[in-house]
Amino acid sequence: MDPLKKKFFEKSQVLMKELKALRKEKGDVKVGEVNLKQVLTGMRGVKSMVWETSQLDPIEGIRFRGYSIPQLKELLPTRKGDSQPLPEGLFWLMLVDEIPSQKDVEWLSDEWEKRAYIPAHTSKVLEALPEDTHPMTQFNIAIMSLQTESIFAKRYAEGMSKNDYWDASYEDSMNLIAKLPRIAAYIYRRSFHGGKHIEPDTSLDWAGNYAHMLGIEGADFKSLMRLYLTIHADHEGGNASAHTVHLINSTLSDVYNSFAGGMNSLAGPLHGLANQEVLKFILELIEELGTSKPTKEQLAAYVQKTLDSGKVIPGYGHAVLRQPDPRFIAQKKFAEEFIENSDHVQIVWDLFDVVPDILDSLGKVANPWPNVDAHSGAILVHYGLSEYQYYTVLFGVSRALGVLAATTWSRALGFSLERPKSVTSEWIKEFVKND
Ligand code: CMX
Repeated sequence: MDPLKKKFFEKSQVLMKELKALRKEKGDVKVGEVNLKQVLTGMRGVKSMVWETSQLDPIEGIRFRGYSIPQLKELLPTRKGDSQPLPEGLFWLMLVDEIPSQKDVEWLSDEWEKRAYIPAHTSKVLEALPEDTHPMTQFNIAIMSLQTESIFAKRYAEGMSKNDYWDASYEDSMNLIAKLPRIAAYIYRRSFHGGKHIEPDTSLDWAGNYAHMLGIEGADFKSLMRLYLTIHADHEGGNASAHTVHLINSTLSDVYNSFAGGMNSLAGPLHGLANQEVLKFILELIEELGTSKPTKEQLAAYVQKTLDSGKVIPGYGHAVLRQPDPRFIAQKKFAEEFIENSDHVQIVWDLFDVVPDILDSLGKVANPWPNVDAHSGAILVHYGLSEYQYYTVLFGVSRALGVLAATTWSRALGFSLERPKSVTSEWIKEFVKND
């Protein structure tokens, strides 16, 4: 058994027994109440699942196994000569709740490299699609085509014991994570660079190699990708992509099916597609205002006009957060350190000054602050990744780390098939009649 898997097995066995006992002894303890507003507005705040890998606080933002993003930047191993954390380290932390050593992350980089093989039929499937197929659609189709490799599905068909679900889930998760940068880079090169693919550089780490295969060279872009793929990895279990993966996987559908479902969720404009929408918004405003250096007054008027036309301001607002997203702040810090004189970045910062007051003035927006998607596009454009239709794929590659670590836990802990209760509006009217 590999060292990470062994650690995971030992830890998960202990927690599985604890949770079993808790369920038996304290199963009737109430963990909250649900009101009608929550039923009518997307179940906000309803505690209904266990998610080990991260937790979201409305004010502080995300903590991965208790660590904030600034703490992770201090504690996680980095590549020699770089200042940004390696996503390998975050995956290790999320999976086994321990900050890994340098040696551990090097082992994981090598392990993913060994598992990165892509079957020939995946490129054939992609080549059958029109080149202008949205990159998220291509990403999903490629993931589904990889389902032929599922160890879980194969072993289940052979009669695998419940006690081994975690093992097959771990193997599938490791294999899929290893393959994602290759398929994601393949999609980028076929969609935007005439199918001129770039061979992997196996001496690089997972994120560095992805940056290299995209065709954007330079140490700063590799560094950005390490940060980007770390901070987008997980946002507790209730967000749409994570929850979709959790729901599908609870049916014992394998990791490939589950992750593809999650990626279809991420492809929605209220969720992960918002990063493409933000850059589109910025480019359109530059075009309409006729300047790439708009004043704050011009920006405010443009934002107001967007709202008046019944559209949302992409990159702003959040279902849980009530402060600027620490993932936005981490990207802002990166831009302050590495990027000089970018009009796009300046517009992002100026929007940060004007949008919150305007959204607040509507009197209905719960969180007027920027979320993770408000900043990324402007930085990516600076390094030459200007094809915004691709941005959500980057988000998806990162999101695999969190949701697949969490899914491995779900199978080890033996969580049940998810099946909440729905009611009809007739039922609601009847229920509240005498209140
Ligand atoms: N611009 C305009 N209106 C907004 C808004 C925004 N950025 N954010 C919220 N509102 C509106 C809602 O549309 C809603 O209006 P109605 O009552 O007319 O339907 C009202 O304010 C209340 O919504 P809320 O409680 O503040 O927000 P929700 O929890 O319902 O939704 C979110 C959260 C993210 C979908 C919403 O803020 C939004 O649409 N933001 C823009 C899209 C975006 O950036 N999404 C990315 C989120 C991060 C991610 O998942 O990647």
